[in-house]
Amino acid sequence: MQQLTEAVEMGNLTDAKRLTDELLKAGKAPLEIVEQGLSPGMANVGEKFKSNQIFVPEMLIAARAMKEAMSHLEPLLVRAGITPKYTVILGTVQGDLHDIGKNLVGMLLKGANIRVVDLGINVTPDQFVAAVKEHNASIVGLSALLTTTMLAMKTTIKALRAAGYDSVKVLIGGAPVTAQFAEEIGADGYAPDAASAVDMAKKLVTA
Ligand code: B1M
Repeated sequence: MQQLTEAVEMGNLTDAKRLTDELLKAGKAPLEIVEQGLSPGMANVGEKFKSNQIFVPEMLIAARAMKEAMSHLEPLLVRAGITPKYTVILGTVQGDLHDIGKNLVGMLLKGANIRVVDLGINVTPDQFVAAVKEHNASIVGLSALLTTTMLAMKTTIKALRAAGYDSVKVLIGGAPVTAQFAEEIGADGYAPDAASAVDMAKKLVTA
């Protein structure tokens, strides 16, 4: 397990795949491999990213290793009826095409065994509302990189509340976004980076 954690952290795709298969052959349960092997690796990566010890490329490489190992485990988890407890609907708000940060947030959320439905970029408030309904989501995660599109976050929250989704938590982030702005527009949480987004998502669902 420790070696698998390290393989993910180092972004070593070949070892991550091999070790996952070896652990399965040795009789380890798929969920145990996710929770004790893969997830700690991504959590370490998130922490290092937060403290500027590593940067976007290293994080993407680690996420690729995690994704590859997960592709071996997902069918087994589904067959065993084990699915993540929480769903996050994630997207970059209307008018905004930036997705690198949003994708990192999605990767770390998945690494924490949270289901992510990624709607992509330029997502309208109505699309967020429809996805919440379809996937019975606990959280909506909004990303914006432009001062002009930050305003679409407010519109999206209004649309969610108007549609009756009062208990769905809204988490927002992106370079121009601040905790103060989050409070002003009625978001439930703000995170300055991808690792903090995972911490905040966990906090919001257990609140
Ligand atoms: Co654009 N762009 N861009 N751009 N771009 C910025 C954002 C800008 C600051 C550059 C500048 O002028 N210095 C500026 C915005 C100014 C402003 O409004 N304050 C800008 C502009 C003006 C524009 C255009 C208008 C340019 C033009 O056409 N004249 C245009 C707008 C297009 C549109 O969206 N409608 C545009 C276009 C583009 C590209 C398409 C070329 C490209 C995007 C490619 C892509 O994403 N696939 C692009 C890029 C790459 C950038 C910069 C250079 C890099 C952004 C990035 O990916 N950062 C950016 C300048 C910069 O930031 N230095 C810039 C890395 C990423 C890991 O960080 O996205 O901040 P970030 O994500 C972080 C956190 O913010 C947080 O976690 C992430 C990981 O730690 N986070 C969340 C993000 N989302 C979160 C959600 C959460 C929680 C945390 O919860 C759900």
